[in-house]
Amino acid sequence: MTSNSENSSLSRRALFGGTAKAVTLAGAAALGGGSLMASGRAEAATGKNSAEVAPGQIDEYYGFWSGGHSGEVRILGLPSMRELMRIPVFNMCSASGWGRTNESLKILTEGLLPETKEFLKKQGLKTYQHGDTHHPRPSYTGGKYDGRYVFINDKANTRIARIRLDVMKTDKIIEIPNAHSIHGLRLQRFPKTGYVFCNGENRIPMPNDGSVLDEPSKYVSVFTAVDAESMKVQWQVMVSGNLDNNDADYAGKYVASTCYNSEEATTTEGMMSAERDHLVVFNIKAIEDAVKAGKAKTVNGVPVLDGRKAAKSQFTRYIPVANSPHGTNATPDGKYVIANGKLSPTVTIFEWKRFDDLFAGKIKEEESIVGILEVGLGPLHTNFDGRGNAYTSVFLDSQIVKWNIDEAIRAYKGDKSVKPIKQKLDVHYQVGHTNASMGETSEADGKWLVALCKFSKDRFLNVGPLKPENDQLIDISGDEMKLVHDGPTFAEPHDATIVHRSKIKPRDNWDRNDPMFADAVAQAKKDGVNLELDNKIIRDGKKVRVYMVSTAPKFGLDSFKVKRGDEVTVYVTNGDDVSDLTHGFTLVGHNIAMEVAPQATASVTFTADRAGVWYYYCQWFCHALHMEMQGRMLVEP
Ligand code: K7E
Ligand code: CUA
Repeated sequence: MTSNSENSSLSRRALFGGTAKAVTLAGAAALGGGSLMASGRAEAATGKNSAEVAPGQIDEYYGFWSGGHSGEVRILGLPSMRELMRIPVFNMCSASGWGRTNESLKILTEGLLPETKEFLKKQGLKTYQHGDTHHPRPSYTGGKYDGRYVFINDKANTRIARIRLDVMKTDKIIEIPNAHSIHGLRLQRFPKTGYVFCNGENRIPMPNDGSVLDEPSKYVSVFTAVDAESMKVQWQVMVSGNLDNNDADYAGKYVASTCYNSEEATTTEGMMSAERDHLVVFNIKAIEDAVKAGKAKTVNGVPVLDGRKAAKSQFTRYIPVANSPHGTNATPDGKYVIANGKLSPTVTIFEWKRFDDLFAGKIKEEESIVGILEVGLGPLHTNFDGRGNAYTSVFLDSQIVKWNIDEAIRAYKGDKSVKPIKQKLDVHYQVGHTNASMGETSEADGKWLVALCKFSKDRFLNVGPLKPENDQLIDISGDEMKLVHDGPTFAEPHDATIVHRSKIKPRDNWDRNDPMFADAVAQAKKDGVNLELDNKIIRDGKKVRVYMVSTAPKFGLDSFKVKRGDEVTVYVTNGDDVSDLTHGFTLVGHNIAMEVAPQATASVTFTADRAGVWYYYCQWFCHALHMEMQGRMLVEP
């Protein structure tokens, strides 16, 4: 059943002469959006599911949303699409003190490369102040979500981060050496995560020492595997072309990645000149064996293998696909992986199993392809309902296209009796990622799909030249997709994963033995201070450590004294063992504010350099006497 939007998409296709290749994405976006605005219509909102979550009711799914260039990760509840929490990751956070507290600064700095630390120091900084998150991915055991972690990339500063799902806080950040701008990020699914697979998107000279600009042959892009537990880089593989998005199989053998710019050019025209780019397939076992056998060369402390096309290694295979593919998505039945065409109106289906023969030299590259289906202009990403259907986001047509995987394979083989395209649904507008509930696991449940639209244009009240994005919710439980919700969002949810609530068990209060504040606990022990009971000032030369317990509605210290020039560390422990009773510590005029959640300790260090009385107060509303929860620091001249 093709929807009524088919006609408008056909006319747009005719407008572009049947190919998007000659049209730049930006130019076409303006055209496509314009025609949609003219035809703008509201969809009926009656699916099989109910998207209504009444006041007091709780959502069925957690959504982990990338915050794009806001540098954060957000938690939404689905199907209500209510934003539940923001997790600061690569950004600085005014409310929680992320980027200011000692605990967060340790996480933000300890994984930086030595030369980055040097560089930042010269800028008067301890860490990067921003990031660009794209792909939040929850960890797996046996192809199912296990509720341990979410991993996320930072394209802007070539980092990856790990978020602990028990407390929903970032606990590790590392910068990836030898690579440039980590974009694609996916996780090993089997036997478990395992590896975090990171795509270095941009190609740079190796070594990148300033001696090379216009010698493309000296540029490489780098695929990196990081150990999910230790967060240490395990190995890297040099690749031809720019790595875009990757995905792992359900058997623990292969990772596939789309790769654009097989031309290896450094200009936009150059990157688009060839008819074909490729899907790179990585053979994990062959790579591990070579690393174990000492065949890798060590670059910046990391074993690096040469998987470039010309090296003809057992580490990689390059399968030609139409120019500039984008998303790579593994089907939940474990059989196939799909490359989304972007500049080609097609999706290409590969069978994982055939990669065995491909690496064994028994078949040619193209023979691992089992289907090519034309879906519309600008296919970017695909997701799945677990009932054999795929949902592809089509950027230029601003549609989600539902198609049947088996039928697409049969049609490719020549079966004219099947019509693999089931429905095309207008979304608003210019959709990037799409993701289904549990759709990236063997437990794909086919209830909800989100379409993360880059433009909202006329869908919301006008808030000025900068408009929100539009995250739309679609009911996919029935035969027909139904659009049920528009959700405005700030920059910029590239991608989201939707996890059933049964998979995640967050804590209510912190464990006093949590590693997050282990340094504070160790320091207190040295100082003979009981963090949970004592309010004490320890002077240690020019260093002053101020310990206090906050219990609603009082800080343990009404005032404390330091001398101008002292290096002061304030440790605040939340003594309230009550769910939702978070305190804060804001020190006026000192660029200091931090969250202290129940049973947590948080600390901050500064140089007291402003003589006078300075108030500190609790900025987290905690009690009827919350306003009175304050004290004074005296800085003696
Ligand atoms: Cu398509 Cu970075 Cu996954 Cu944006 S990426 S859309
Ligand atoms: Cu404690 Cu507000």
